Amino acid sequence: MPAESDASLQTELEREVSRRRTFAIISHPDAGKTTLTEKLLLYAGAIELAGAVRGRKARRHATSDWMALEQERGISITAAALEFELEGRRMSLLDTPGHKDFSEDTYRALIAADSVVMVIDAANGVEGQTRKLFEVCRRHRLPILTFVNKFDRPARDPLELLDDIESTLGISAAPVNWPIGNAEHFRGVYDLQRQHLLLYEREMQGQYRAPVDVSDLDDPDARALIGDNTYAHFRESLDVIRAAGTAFNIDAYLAGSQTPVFFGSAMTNFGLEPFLRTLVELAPHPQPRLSDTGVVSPTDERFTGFVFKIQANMDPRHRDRVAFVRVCSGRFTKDMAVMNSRAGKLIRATRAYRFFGRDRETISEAYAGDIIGLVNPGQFTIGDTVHTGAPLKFLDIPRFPAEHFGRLRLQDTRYKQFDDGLRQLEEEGLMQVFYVESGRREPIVGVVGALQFDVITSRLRTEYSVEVVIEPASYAAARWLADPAQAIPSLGGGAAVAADRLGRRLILFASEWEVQYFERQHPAVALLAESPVDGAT
Ligand SMILES: Nc1nc2c(ncn2[C@@H]2O[C@H](COP(=O)(O)OP(=O)(O)OP(=O)(O)O)[C@@H](O)[C@H]2O)c(=O)[nH]1
Ligand SMILES: [Mg+2]
Repeated sequence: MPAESDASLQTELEREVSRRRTFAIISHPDAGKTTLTEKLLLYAGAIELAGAVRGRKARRHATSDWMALEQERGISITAAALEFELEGRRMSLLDTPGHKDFSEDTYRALIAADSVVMVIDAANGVEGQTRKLFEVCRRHRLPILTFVNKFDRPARDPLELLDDIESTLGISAAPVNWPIGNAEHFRGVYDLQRQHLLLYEREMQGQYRAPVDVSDLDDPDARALIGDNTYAHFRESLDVIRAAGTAFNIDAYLAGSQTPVFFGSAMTNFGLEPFLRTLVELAPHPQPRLSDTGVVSPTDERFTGFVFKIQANMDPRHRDRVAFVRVCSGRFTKDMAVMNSRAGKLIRATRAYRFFGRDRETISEAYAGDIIGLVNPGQFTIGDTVHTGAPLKFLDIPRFPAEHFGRLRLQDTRYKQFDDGLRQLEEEGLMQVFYVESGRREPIVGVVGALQFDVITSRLRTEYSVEVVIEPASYAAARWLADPAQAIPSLGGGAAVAADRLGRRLILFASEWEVQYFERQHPAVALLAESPVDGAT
């Protein structure tokens, strides 16, 4: 009997894992990740009407930019998870923020993904932040599909764009389709494999799916529609790419040494169908993950996963804190008792959800590749491993050191809400909170990027009804004492002794130079750039 049920569980795991695709969308700010996300949802039938990033008041906003400040500013601030079904596949998409000040959040989303969609602005080519994120993908050997966006606007020559991808990123680029004109002369794309033209028609606002007309390359009507000049130029570059272009190779894609390249326009819904089809067909299913006890296969029967993100107050009606868990193996079932390996505590997962931007749905089970939200206030920290069966721990998620520091000034007397807000936003990894030992008692917050100060002020106001002002504090680095009991020598310059929320002692330094000077002067005092790993709390 048990052997039989084991076999059926194994079959179920294999079936569920093979139909899952978990991917993150990355790029430099403004290349169109959120717009592409929204349009992929539209084409997948997961939404009926697409919202816009910069919607006017009455218009819909994009599903993945659900936070008030995101909608106000028209930029993504926090990674959003969206799950949907498509052609029998379960897709888990992570739309990430491009701005470098939020890159720690993007980095965590990359750790949760099995592959990546890289968006490139056709007018700008490969930009700085894309390059940095690409390096992270390369380290994690993530397969990458590229979408060159905004062909409805003036664009660089496609041959030049391919060359830019290859030379700037050092990855070979295999075009899957080839654009015909750009801006007002944009007429569509030619599918290199299927050998047909997809003709573009401008569609009002891009809220609905764009109609697509399929023709032959030599169809005189299509040629007339394209216009002689644009057609001639297109044929010329098509000849070049057919003769000398890199051919698509699935193994090279899966190994991360080649990226298939698509051209299109997310805003006007063009080129999305072939892109989505390829994503569904080619993107890898959940991959094995490395843990301290060896490699964990996604079809391993015990449930394992790790917390890669925490977000409070996503839904104003619930006002709870969600720990986002990337499932790595086994079958998760609702009410399951899971072990949190850091805390050494069993936790009953009574409330488990899957997410669609801000919206959530209760789930009863989940498999490797799924991103599930567990609501267990205060029980989780980013990086926690959760599992059943024998103990294990997935690799740590490194923290980015804070580089900007500010003093938080409460403008009213809502101390309790203020304290809750600080604790919860810190738990999300948005900031680190420090209390200087002598002098003023106002908390000091440390963040990776200065824009996060705006996020803190805005979220404390909208989610906790607390008004704060953040004044610049003249620190530039925080260093924890490796030995908390060690006496701290007297500090010169602008440095100060402080403690974090858990009472661990640290030094706030006014500059990197000051850190190095201290280390030279006091070689016996070992400093850590990251807080020592939390024990059971
Ligand atoms: N013309 C044109 N504009 C586009 C296209 N795709 C996106 N945009 C616009 O480009 C701007 C940025 O788009 P987003 O989708 O927010 O870009 P993003 O990459 O998500 O930006 P961040 O999340 O802030 O990094 C918005 O104003 C979009 O409307 C496109 O295909 N054509
Ligand atoms: Mg965005």
